[in-house]
Amino acid sequence: MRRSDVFSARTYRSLIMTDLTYIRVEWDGDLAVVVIDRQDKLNALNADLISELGDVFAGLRADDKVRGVILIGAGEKAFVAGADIAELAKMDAVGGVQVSRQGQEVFREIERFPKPVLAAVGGYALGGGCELTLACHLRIASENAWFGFPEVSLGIIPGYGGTIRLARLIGLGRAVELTLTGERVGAERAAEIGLVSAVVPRSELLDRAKALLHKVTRNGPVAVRMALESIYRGVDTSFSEAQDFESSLFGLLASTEDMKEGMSAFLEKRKADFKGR
Ligand code: CO8
Repeated sequence: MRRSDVFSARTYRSLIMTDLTYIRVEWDGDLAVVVIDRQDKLNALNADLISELGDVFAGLRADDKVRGVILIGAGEKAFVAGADIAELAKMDAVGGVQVSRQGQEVFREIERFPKPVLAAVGGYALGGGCELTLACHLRIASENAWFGFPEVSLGIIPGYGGTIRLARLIGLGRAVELTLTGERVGAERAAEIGLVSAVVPRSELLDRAKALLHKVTRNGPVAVRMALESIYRGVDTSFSEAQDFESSLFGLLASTEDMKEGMSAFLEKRKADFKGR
């Protein structure tokens, strides 16, 4: 039985409590904290872990109570130290395509997730781990974080969308240099080149992640979702098509209760109470 079959047969919160091996989810009001927990291998991504990640995000997508997600690694050393090299070492050509595709699809679901996803990087984010942060909408790091694409030192390339997303985020020149040298950059340098938006003490990482995400979730949820859709569509298409899409989303937003509430609240000098409709 595949995990997705198990998933469809139960509510996802009970699935999260019982069936996951490498991931746990903690709840804090309207935020879900997704913890990747495979500490003996520095949270390296094996096929089962990636599959669980896909199932968890599918569940969170359907949960109206969740307005934002934090992705974090368990333990003090790593966010995710990459794809599982022991598993990759066994793959043949067909397996290589499958492994890459599986990761690409799950990471794409995260990128397309309709609520903001923030990577809180508290240690190594290497290879597939760095790629995972790139699929998130927001990234902050603790002072002990390290980022990099060591793949070429293993005779492979980033295969979960990293060769595409890194250049889009930090620019072609820097992305080419990081990918071809395989060198790691520390948290401060990562902030300088736009890989993360803030560097915080390790002990404050989760609280600072929640604070940043709350700055988003206090806003109109439909507007946040559509802003994400418009931004990511814009990266993937021509400027004129992106503008058409932006206008149509704007039109849709004009029909929402949230727009009326947001504007009334401003005019009445009170805090908006958004319902997400
Ligand atoms: N895969 C498997 N096991 C790992 C990984 C990993 N990526 N990273 C760490 N581990 C394991 C170690 O083998 C070790 O296990 P054990 O105790 O059983 O020997 C345990 O985690 C602890 O690691 P270390 O003892 O090495 O810890 P250190 O503090 O000495 O070093 C490092 C930490 C520097 C992070 C080091 O572990 C390291 O270099 N790890 C590998 C980093 C790396 O190369 N990552 C990229 C992997 S390739 C990748 O991500 C490709 C993605 C695209 C795939 C597309 C599909 C085709």
